Amino acid sequence: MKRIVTMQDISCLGRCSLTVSLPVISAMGVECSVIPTAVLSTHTKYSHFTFKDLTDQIAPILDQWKQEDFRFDAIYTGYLGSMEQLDLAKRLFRDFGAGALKLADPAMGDNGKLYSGITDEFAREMKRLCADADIIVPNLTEAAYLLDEPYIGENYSEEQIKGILMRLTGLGADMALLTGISFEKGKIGAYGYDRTNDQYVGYFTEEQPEHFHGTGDLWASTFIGAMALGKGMDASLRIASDYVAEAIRVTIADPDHDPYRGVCFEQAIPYLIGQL
Ligand code: PXL
Repeated sequence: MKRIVTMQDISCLGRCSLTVSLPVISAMGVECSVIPTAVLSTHTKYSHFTFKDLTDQIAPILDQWKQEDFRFDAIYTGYLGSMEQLDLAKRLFRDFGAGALKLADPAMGDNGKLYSGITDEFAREMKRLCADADIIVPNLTEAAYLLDEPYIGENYSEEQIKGILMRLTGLGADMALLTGISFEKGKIGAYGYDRTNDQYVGYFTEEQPEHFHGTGDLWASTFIGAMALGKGMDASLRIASDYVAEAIRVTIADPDHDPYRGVCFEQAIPYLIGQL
C-alpha cells in the first residue's frame, strides 16, 4: 500500500485542509499519515474562529518518526500558520524526502488577497519551502506572491501563464501547476510546466456557476493520491480535475449547500473510485 504524509491544519468545520485530505486520500486506497499544525473552529474565511497552534508538537513527532525510520511515497504540505511551521515543513521534506514525491501547496490566498492571518513576510518565506518541493500547485494569487509580481487578475493569455509557470519553476521545483486557470469562458482547470522535459500540460472542465471553499485542497489531495498510486502526471491531473468538477456538481444539486462549508466531496467518492 502506498503511503502519504500530509502537514496542514484541522479546520473543525468547513471542509478544507485535513478534513478533506485524510478522507479522500484514504478512500483512494492510500495510507494517509498526518501532521496537524493547528486546530481551528472553522477555516479563516469566517469572520470569527478559534486557533490553537500545535507547532510545539511537530518537532517531537518528526523526531520520533525519524527514530522509527518511517518512509513515505509522497509528502504533501498544505496550509501552514507560521514562519516556524515553514521551517518544520522544510525539515519534513529534508528528513523524509528521500525517494518521496514532495508536493507543496502554498495555500495563502485567493482572488488577489492573502487569507486572514497570512502576512506578506510569510508569503515571501513560502518561496523557500517551494524551492525544496518537486511539485508546487499555487493559484494565480499565490503565484503572484511567490514571484513578487502584481496579481494578474482574470483576463490573461496562454503566453502570460506560460511565463508565470516558467518563473515559478525558476524558484526550484521541477514542476509548477497553476490551478483555477481559464482561457475560455465556461472552462476552468489546471495548467502546468515540467522543466525536466520542457513540456506544458493542461486539463480543463466545465466551469460551474458557483465557487466553493476548499476546492484547492480537494484538488491537491486527489492529485497527490493519484500520483502516489503511480497514475502519472496527465492521468493524475485529469482524475483530480474531474473529481473536483463532479463534487461541485453534486454540491450545487443539494438545495442546502453553503459555499463556506465546501463541496460535498463525500457523495462523489464512488465517482472518484470509478476513475482510478
Ligand atoms: O483551504 C485553504 C485553507 C486551509 N486552512 C485554513 C484556511 C484555508 C483558507 O482560507 O483558512 C485554516
